[in-house]
Amino acid sequence: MQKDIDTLFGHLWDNYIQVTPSAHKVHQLLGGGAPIINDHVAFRTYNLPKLGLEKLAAHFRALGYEEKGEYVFKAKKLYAKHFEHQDPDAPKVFISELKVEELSPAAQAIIHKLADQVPDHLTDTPAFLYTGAPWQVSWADYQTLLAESEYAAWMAAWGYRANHFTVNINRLADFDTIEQVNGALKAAGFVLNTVGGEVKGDPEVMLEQSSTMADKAEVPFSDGVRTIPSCFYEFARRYPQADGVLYPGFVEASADKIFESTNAM
Ligand code: OOG
Ligand code: NI
Repeated sequence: MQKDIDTLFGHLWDNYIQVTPSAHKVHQLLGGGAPIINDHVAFRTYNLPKLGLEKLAAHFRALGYEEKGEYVFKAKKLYAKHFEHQDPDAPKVFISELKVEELSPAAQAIIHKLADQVPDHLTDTPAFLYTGAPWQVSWADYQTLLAESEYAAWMAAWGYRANHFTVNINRLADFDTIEQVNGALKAAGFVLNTVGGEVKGDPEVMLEQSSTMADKAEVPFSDGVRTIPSCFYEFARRYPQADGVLYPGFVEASADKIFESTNAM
């Protein structure tokens, strides 16, 4: 992997494990000490001019990533794109954004209040991608958002960081199937996301995915510290297309369920 890409994902990983300590255990369990290749890393944002998907994408485009697919999640009011790099070991990048204008006036007002606290040039440097929440949010405003959009609330609390890393099952030495991976995770005490079944997708759509439910970590809300769901780990197995090349995209129906890995249990 190119040095700059490696450096960026190194920073993203260090930031992610601070609030997702179980990720270490995932690597130990599935890699047995050998390095884990990540299929993709996912990011979230609000679609406001200062903070939209393209502000995040710009830093990946600058590293040679290219836009490859787009996705719509109508009920969740989300839009997403995925990006790929020619280096096969560079994780794919999945970026979604919340269509803020589709929320209630009350939720919109809270999100605009957050965005107003963001300095104009915050998004100019790649470090923005692991800056956390560049605003102060109250527990009451978090609860108001949570009642309407779990995504909106997660974003308000956690801000800019990797939402999840994703083990590339195809590249594991000791596991062949996603069922084997899920079995090992459950035997080790992990709680999996069961929305729509433990395994999302199948060989027919050429992508199988599963994920843990997010860890819990402390957030310094403006009026006190609270413990809420943080980030999770995902697992993906890809199948070959007719041309023999592994399917490189994402599957809307499956992704729709993966988003729910940050729900409170
Ligand atoms: C993204 C959920 C979708 C996938 O691999 O389908 C996704 C998120 O939770 O932010 O990562
Ligand atoms: Ni994912």
